[in-house]
Amino acid sequence: MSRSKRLYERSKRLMPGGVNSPVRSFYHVGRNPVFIDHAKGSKIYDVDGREYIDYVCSYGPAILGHANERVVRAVQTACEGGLSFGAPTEREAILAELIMTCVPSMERLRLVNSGTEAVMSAVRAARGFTGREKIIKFEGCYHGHSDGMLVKAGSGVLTQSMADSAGITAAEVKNTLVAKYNDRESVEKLFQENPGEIAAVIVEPVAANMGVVLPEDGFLAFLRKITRDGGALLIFDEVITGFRLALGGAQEFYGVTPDLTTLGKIAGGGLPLAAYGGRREIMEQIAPLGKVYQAGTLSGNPAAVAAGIETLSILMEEKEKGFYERLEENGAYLAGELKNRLGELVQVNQVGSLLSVFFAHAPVTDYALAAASDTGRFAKYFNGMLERGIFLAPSQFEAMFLSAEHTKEELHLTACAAGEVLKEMRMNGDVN
Ligand code: HOZ
Repeated sequence: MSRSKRLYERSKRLMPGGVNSPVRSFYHVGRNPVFIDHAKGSKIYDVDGREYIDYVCSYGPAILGHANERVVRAVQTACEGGLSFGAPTEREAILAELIMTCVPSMERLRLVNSGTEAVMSAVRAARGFTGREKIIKFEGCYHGHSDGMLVKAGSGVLTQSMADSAGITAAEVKNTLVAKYNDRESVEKLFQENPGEIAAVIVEPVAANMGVVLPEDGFLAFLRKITRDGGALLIFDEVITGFRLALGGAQEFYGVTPDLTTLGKIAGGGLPLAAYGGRREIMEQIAPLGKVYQAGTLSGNPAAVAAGIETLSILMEEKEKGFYERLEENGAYLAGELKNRLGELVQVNQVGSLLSVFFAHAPVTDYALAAASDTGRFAKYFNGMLERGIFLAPSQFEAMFLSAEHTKEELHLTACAAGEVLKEMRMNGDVN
């Protein structure tokens, strides 16, 4: 029995499904999860000594590749000075300044510990500021696992084919209204039916938790206008897109400025750190200045903040040397190569270093089209790729992430592996 299998058997007796986050279970691709020993650069290594080219990248944080030496050194130095204080530090100010330089719409911000917490706090701030209760979210967009955001959510919720999560009261979700991504009419209808009641529209500016689904031309600008006209706030959940599509995230990339932004993943360089922030008058509603309460013992944790500072500093330096252009070039190259090898069986959506291979026949532009993908075929593809040393997320509905460490040769090898998997699927009669 492999070490991964033994660890899985042991972990199953300790944690639900043997994992600490359901997406990590390989339940929906029909095998036990690979347990990780370590990772470096673009590669990840399992406890049985197998090496993989990693396209999970910790679901986003590892944009510089794993275990970047500067980031690791910065964390080590911070740790030597103490792990947590419960009092403010200069490092927190430095990180806040760096974030604001990259994302100028965040005139004030708070550091928190996870994307879930950032979204939960931003939604509360929006409600506190507007005095309204209803929030519009989009089918298939995932904003972490706070109660009100688990309605028609993406990521693991979609993978498990759950309509919504159990354990959430009707009262919690009655103020979550659901629109269709890329469908302006569905948003207009909700504004018409709930005049003066919408506190905010929250959106992943590039949906990346139902697979990667790009906003159609003008969709984000439309959201900007309808929220402004309706006295509601626009929240961009940039936990995935922040510092990834551009240094200033999707708001820089698409030129649309939200009122509030949530960040996570890259912001903490691989350690638990997230942030929310936006217009000063909104953020000044937060305690101790205002009446919206939000707090956290580990918020602004010195090790996480050090990782964030170093990561953002490197990105700022590298941006000048064409960092984001290279990521886009590599993303487009891999998307093109995968489409060439897999042909009509798939739709490949890509923007920058985010991409998805959907086992679908029609272009995927919303939740319904994403959800109609052939997850059985995806499972076969996933297993074939894993056997060939390509580490993908074990779900049709999670993105592929590229890092700066992925080489053209690795991208080429990945596409070749996809071609071989397709041949094998044909031989086994899984596809025609
Ligand atoms: N929400 C994350 C994926 N979209 C989960 C990541 C994890 O399970 O590690």
